[in-house]
Amino acid sequence: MVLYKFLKLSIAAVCLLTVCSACSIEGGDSDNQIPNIVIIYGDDVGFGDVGAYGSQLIPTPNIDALAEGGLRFTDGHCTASTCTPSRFSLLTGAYGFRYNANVLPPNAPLLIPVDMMTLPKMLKKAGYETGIVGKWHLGIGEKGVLTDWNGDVKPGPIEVGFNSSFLLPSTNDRVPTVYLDGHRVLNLDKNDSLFVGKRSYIKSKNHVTQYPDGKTNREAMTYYQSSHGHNNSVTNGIGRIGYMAGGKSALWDDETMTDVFVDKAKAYIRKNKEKPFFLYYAAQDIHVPRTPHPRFQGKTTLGYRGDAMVQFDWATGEIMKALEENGLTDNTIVIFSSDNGPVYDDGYEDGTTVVTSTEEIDNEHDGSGIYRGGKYQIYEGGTRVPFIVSWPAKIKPGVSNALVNQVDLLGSLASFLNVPLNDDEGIDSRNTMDAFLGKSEQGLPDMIEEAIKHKALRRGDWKFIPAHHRTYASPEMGKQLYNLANDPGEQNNLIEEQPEIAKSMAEELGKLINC
Ligand code: NG6
Ligand code: CA
Repeated sequence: MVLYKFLKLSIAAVCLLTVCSACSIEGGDSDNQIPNIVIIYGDDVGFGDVGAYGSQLIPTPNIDALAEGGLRFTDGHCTASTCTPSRFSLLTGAYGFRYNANVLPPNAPLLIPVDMMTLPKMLKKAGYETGIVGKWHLGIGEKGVLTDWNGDVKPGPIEVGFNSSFLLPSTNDRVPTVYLDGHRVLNLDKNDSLFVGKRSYIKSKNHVTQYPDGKTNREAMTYYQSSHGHNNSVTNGIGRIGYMAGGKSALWDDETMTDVFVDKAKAYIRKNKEKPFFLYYAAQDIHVPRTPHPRFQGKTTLGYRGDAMVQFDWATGEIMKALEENGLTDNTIVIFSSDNGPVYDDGYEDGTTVVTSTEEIDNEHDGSGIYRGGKYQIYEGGTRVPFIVSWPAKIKPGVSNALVNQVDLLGSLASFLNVPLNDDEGIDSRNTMDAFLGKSEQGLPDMIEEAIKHKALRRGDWKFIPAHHRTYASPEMGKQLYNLANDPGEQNNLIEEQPEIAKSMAEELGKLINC
């Protein structure tokens, strides 16, 4: 008790030193302690992959319970239909395209400028402890310098606002396949230095450990074969994007990755239970290579993809349990969402069966639910994802149809916690806190959706998609206009019938992109 009081006092002192108004919450009475904030972020988890959103073939009881006790948004979005720009927006309150955020290669330098305002930096000003566990994929290291993985690997999450960091540095299908604990590669043996770089650079050196090259040695891919790409370094029997050498003792084990992240998240919650904390739990599930622990294999009829989702649901349940065990359930905001929509074959022959009719489905399962498209695509399935906000002390459970976006969390939480933002901070982040708290059904009036350099505009139920050349996952397309109120599946192009709406939306989109 004494310790608790002392901690409360010291938090207040920190607040006074930084932003004196930050100890209270908007409209809060003096008894209100600022809530902990936990973001549970899935990778490639589609709208239809969660039971509460209609999934029949993948049981997700823990995420469903979270939805049952919180607000389930039916029109909640990430900013883009790929990972890097969505994660960039979540953490900076700015659209990824303004900073050229595209899916990053293995050795990319840090994409977030170290002097940029971020969600964790803003929360630190409000007195929070900040931590990340899981997938980063926002680059690490300095621009123009080949990252040395054998020393302090930085700048990264710590330099942009996290007090603690335990990472899968890039993606689980990219090298280096090692964990980064703070600034250091975990379990690295200094006699087997780790190198990441171009093929010629890796092959030209005399490394202690060399990994098979998937291009010339397909038999090395024993877990499953790659279907496209993913044929550079083979580690743990799985072909990856990019070349690495060395670091054998530091290799992660794919099948226990979720267990490792869950343990780290639990330890973080336990350690920080007396303070307000922010935990960004960025799961690798259900991104390829999908490698659920054997105890989850066979839990669905959908193979690795469905089973990985069951594993992610388990992880969500473990985090909720840790909050409960530490007496934190009531005053913790938990935000559950995903970085982009679903994909089936994303580079490995893992048995995910794609059946193409009007759109792709995996056997009887449609990961985007009633929405069209998925990962990489400009249609709703690309960015409309599960989006649940729970805060038992304050949020009345229910369903909200308000249009909301992850890019607005920075601005909304800053305003809620009375942390002032400068005009050049969180530039695309609007205050939609009333919608996030279920106090208003009024969401965003408009919003950009992005898919690999292609951008669309949502204005209420209207969606305008400009013409675009062919991309990685979409054919060349002409202008499109849909009214999602009666055509949620974007099947009936109204571009000829409603030229005025299309014109004004095209103009608005142009202005928003260039502002
Ligand atoms: C693509 C990869 C895909 C995935 C994606 C990034 C190939 C052929 N495809 O380039 O497998 O890694 O990048 O996914 O290499 S994301 O969720 O991180 O955006
Ligand atoms: Ca993703």
